[in-house]
Order: sequence, then C-alpha cells, then structure tokens
Amino acid sequence: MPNPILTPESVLCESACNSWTQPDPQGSRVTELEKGKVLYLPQLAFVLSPQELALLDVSRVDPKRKNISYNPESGRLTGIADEADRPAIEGLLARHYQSCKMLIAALLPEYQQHLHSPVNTLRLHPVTAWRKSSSWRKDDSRLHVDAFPSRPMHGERILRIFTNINPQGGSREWRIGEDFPQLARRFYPRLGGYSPLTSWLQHVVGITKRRRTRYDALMLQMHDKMKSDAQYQQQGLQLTFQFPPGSSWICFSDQTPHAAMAGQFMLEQTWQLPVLGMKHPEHSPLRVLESLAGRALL
Ligand code: AKG
Repeated sequence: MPNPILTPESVLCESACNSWTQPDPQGSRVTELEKGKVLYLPQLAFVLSPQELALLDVSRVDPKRKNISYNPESGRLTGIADEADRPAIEGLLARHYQSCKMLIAALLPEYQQHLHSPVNTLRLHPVTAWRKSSSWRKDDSRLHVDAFPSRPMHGERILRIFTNINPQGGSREWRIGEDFPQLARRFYPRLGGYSPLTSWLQHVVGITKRRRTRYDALMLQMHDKMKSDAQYQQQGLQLTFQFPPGSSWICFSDQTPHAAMAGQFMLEQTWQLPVLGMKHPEHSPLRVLESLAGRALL
C-alpha cells in the first residue's frame, strides 16, 4: 500500500552530528540513507572566513554557467567569471572537499574505500533564477531523481552532501518525494525501449562519456517523465522542507525525488558509489528497476 502522506519522519532521518570529524552520536544511519531517506544534520555548519564570505556574490559565476565546479583530483575549476577569483574559490572548494571527506570517514566509514569521482560545487544563484532561465529538463525546481544525459552511471550511486551557507538567513526549500520502489512502480510502465545501436552511436560521436546501458536509458527517461508530468509535479506524493543556514543534508540523489524551490548560497559535494560498495545493494535504483524489468539492466 502506498503511503497516503509523507511526513518529515518518513523522508528524513535527523542526526545531532555537529562536527565534520566525529561519528554520529546516535550510531550509523547508513541503512536509512540507503533506503532513500535524507540524512539531515541541522547542526552541521560550514563556517566561512570573512574572505570566503566576500565570495558569495552571483557576479563571481560565469554568466554561461549555473554553478562553479571543482574537481579536487584534477584541480580543474570551472564556472568562475573572473580569473582573479581563482585562488580564493579554489581554496574554499578544496577546503570544503577535505571536510566532506572527513565527514564520510566519521559518519559513513563503510563508503570510504568505494567512493570515487568527487566533484563539488559552489551554488551562488537564487534558485528562483533557474526557473526563469532553464528548459523544463534542466529545471531542478521540478521533482526529479538525478540522471545525467552525458554521464552514464552504469548503476553506480550518486551520493551528495549539501550545506546551506546563506549569510543572510535564507533557508533552502526542497520538495522531497516518495520512496524509490513506489516511484519506480508509478513510472516504470511509462518508460520506453532501449537501442544498443543508438547508445553506441551517442558514445562514438561524443554525446555521452561512455555507452548508455539499459539502466541509464531507464533512469534518464524517468527523470524526464517526472519533470514533464505537471500532474505528478503538483499532486505526486511530496513534502516541503526548509533547510536553514548552518545545516547540512546528505542523500542519494539518484533515488530520493527532490526539487529545489527557494534559497541561495550552497556548497555541494558529489561522489559516485558502486552498488557493491553499499551495505544493502537491494535498495539501489539498479536492483529495484531490475526486479521490475525481470532482467539484468547492465
Ligand atoms: C540537483 O542538483 O539535482 C538539484 O536538484 C538542486 C538542488 C539544490 O540546488 O538545492
């Protein structure tokens, strides 16, 4: 039976953690996270120095980009408007990445050896600015699960840590949707086929970084069907939640339906996690979709 309503207790799991280096005082939350709950850390702030606070201005972002992104392994920083900002923004994002790494070691140590491909972002635009400028597919104020058109995941998980760093007191408002098995049962019957030839061609001509698998094709279609379905957006199961400044939250964004409705100034860290690095791989979108499809999807 689907849940008739969502409550904060059904979609979030709250932790008293207030340090980037200490384990959760209430014990491991990995099972709840893997079931698709948002691990909410209301007391985990990322404190900025006065010099870093001065970076919080939309004029620092290249007008052609949504966010400033940093790959700590290659040192590649993209999306800055002015080269003069490079050292300070790189310093902030490198420090944020180190903090997120320590948080994983403290809070989710089972993932430490498995997480790879880190990228973090500095999000300076007000969320309301996207709605005006984005196509519906790129509009993250519509409920969705993450799936990247050019970056096939081959079943790997997308783990994200978010921190509201708004110095003016504005919360980041999200809508959070139903659990993934329920979501998948709702959308799976509407998802179409898969062409290995198209997938191969898209890779060869450089549309995708590697070949899209059946899994990637289903996840992308689900992302699009969710965002383009006005009735689901308005009436689908969902809960609105405000993440205040000075709070952090963690989720598997390929599993937890989410939409950013309001807010400005955020730091975000993404990693990929192989399904076999999970404690409960059966909760992964890959395994849930495979059980609906009755076949392997990779
Ligand atoms: C996403 O990055 O997938 C989002 O939905 C945006 C979340 C946010 O910026 O609060």
